[in-house]
Order: sequence, then structure tokens, then C-alpha cells
Amino acid sequence: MSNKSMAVGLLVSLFTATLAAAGCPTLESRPPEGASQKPAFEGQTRACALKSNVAFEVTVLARGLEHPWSVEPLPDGSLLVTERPGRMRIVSATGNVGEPLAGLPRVDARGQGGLLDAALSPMFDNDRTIYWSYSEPREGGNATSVARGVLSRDARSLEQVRVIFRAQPTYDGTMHFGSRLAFAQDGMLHITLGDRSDRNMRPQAQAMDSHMGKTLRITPEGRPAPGNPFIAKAGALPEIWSIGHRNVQAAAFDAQGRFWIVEHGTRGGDELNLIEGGKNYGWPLQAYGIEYSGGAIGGAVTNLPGHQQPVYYWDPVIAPSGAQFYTGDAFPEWKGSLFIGALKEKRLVRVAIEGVRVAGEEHLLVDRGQRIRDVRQGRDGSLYMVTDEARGELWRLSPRR
Ligand SMILES: [Ca+2]
Ligand SMILES: [Ca+2]
Repeated sequence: MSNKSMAVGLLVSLFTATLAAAGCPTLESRPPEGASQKPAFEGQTRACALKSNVAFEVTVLARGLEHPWSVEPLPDGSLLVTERPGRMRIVSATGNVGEPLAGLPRVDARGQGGLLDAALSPMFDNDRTIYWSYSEPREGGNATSVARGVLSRDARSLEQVRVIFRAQPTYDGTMHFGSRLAFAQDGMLHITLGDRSDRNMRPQAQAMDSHMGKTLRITPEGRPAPGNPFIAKAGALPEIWSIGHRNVQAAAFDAQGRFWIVEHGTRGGDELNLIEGGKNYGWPLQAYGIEYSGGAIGGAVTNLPGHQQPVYYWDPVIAPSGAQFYTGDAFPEWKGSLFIGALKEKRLVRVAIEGVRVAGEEHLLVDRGQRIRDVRQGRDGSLYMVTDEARGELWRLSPRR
């Protein structure tokens, strides 16, 4: 081989293999949007690429779901699915798509709004209670609300439906509603909300008299949860748990009971955060990445004293929606991993976590080319996903037979 071809070969390998600080190959080799930005600590972005040795198969259980947003496995193996235009359905374990459940309130389904997340009561086996979030049409606009109802004996309708929480303020917009629902081990319901996207609304992520850009913690009846960090603070809304978020569409508790969220940043600023009550996660004062229009974000600061750093960030972004810590027996190698749906990058992201750091990242289901909106684990240890398409699909990922 000539010196020239050796030099070319070396150049090619330099450009194709990007190494994490730890010296291992990374998945990401594109240049970051925040070209001059530096992570706050080693491993905060571009972690080592993982490759699991797992034999799985994906079964398409249902097709033709209109922009499904949430999938919740039910105790009998069937799946509760929401469709953003305002329908909730039960799909049987073998893929029979049921009629929309009756009894849901109206939703404002423009833009990113509509019927969003659903969560089962921790006592669902006994109380058959379902919680859901949605953009509620209101005088002067809309905002995220949470309702609950009891699934009827014939599983065709929701009964005793009641709105238990209404985020404030009402705003006339169609973006950044949040809104995942997750029950903690103590039985309290955590809600994640967005900042409503428009520049005039952004500062509300830091405003204590607004629910926007926060995570919230309420009782199953919708009251501020006892022990909330700002419950006795004058001028602060008592439901607030954490502040400074942009738009959170992914949230999950791990096996230790820790609360994690994955939030949409702008170009180059998607974040994984470990949430502690009372803490400030920075938006829009502290952020990675740049504006969609180009140029620096707000204060253009990635490390502001008194504000929490993300455990991990993606630049370029994945656009995260839906999250699940794997605890099942079907895939022992994946125990403890965090699975995240990726909209923009159209894949399932697996993140291995050690302590409070990301140890590695793997991307799965890349070749299917669909926006993954939600991922949840069934009692059988399978992972269930819905895809955010006009004719969206419901998938089961299970051990290969
Ligand atoms: Ca859910
Ligand atoms: Ca942040």
C-alpha cells in the first residue's frame, strides 16, 4: 500500500469512528449543534455504544391507529391505547382493536394537543381506575388537564369521570403540553408539563405561579401532595415538584423509586434528568444546543450555578417520548436499562445507567423507520410500543421463539 492510500485510510477511519472520552466508540459521529459547548462532566453526552446480545422479535399487533400517544398494558394482557384526536381503545393481546371507549371529555386536538398519556391506578386490579392527560379546550385557549374514570365491567366505557387537575394558566397555543403521568411508590401521581413553546411563554418555566415547564406531584384525588417542596411558599403553586423544564414527554420511575424524565430540548439539547423535589433544571436560563432558528438560546449558558445539570444530553437530538425502566425476566441482559422512544430519529433508545451516570447507549428498531411515541413493559416482560403516524402501529417486542 502506498503512503498516500495509507494516509487516506487513516483519515477515513478518523472521521467514521468517533470515540467517547472513555476511549470507546460512540453511536453519534455527526458534529454537535452547540459546536463550542462542552459537557459539564465526562460521559454527559456521546456515551459508549452498546450492543446487546439479545434475541428478540417484533410483532405488529395493530395498524391504523391515528397518532397513538400512550400504551398501557392491562393485567389481562390487553393494551390500553390513546389516540391523540381523542379516542381511547383496548387492543386485545392478539391484536383485535376495540371500539373507542365512551365517556371521555372533549379534547383540543390541534397541533401537538389532544388525548395524550394514560396511566393505570396502582390499585387497578381492584379499582379499575384509569388516569389520563389531555389538552382541555377552555375559555380563551387550552391547557393540560388530568382526568380519571373507572373502566366499566364490560370494558366499553369510562364511568364516574372527573377532571382532577387543571394546569394554569390557560393559553391559546397548540404546542408543548407535556404530559406524562407516572405513579410513585408512595402512591402520588407525577405529571410532566411543557412550556407552551412560544417565546412569551418560556419564562413561565421559571415562574412559581405557573404550572408550565414544571413537574408536579398530586394525590390520586388531585390535591397537592403532602410534603411538596413549595406547598407552604407564598406565591408558589403547591403542586410544583421541580421547575425549569422545556417539554417533557417521557418519564419513568426506576426500581429504586427514583424519578427520571427525558425532555425535548431545542436543536442539540435533549436531556435525561434525575428529578429531585424542589430543584431547578434550568430552562430557559441554562441549556445545551441552539435555537431552531439558529443562534444561542436565551442566556446561552450551559452551566449556571444553582441549576441542575442533566445526567445526559443528546446533540443532535433524538426527540424523546415515552420511557420505561426494564425490570422484566424476559430479557435479563436489559434489567435496569432505560428504554426511550425517539420521534425524530425513529428508533428505540436503550440507555444503561450506573448510579447517576449513563454508562452506554444502544439504538434499536432503526430499520423500521417509525416515530416511536411510547414504550411500556407488560407483565410478561415484553416491551410494547406505539408509533406516532397517521396510521400508527402497536408493537410487541418479545423473546424470539
Ligand atoms: Ca402512560
Ligand atoms: Ca435542563
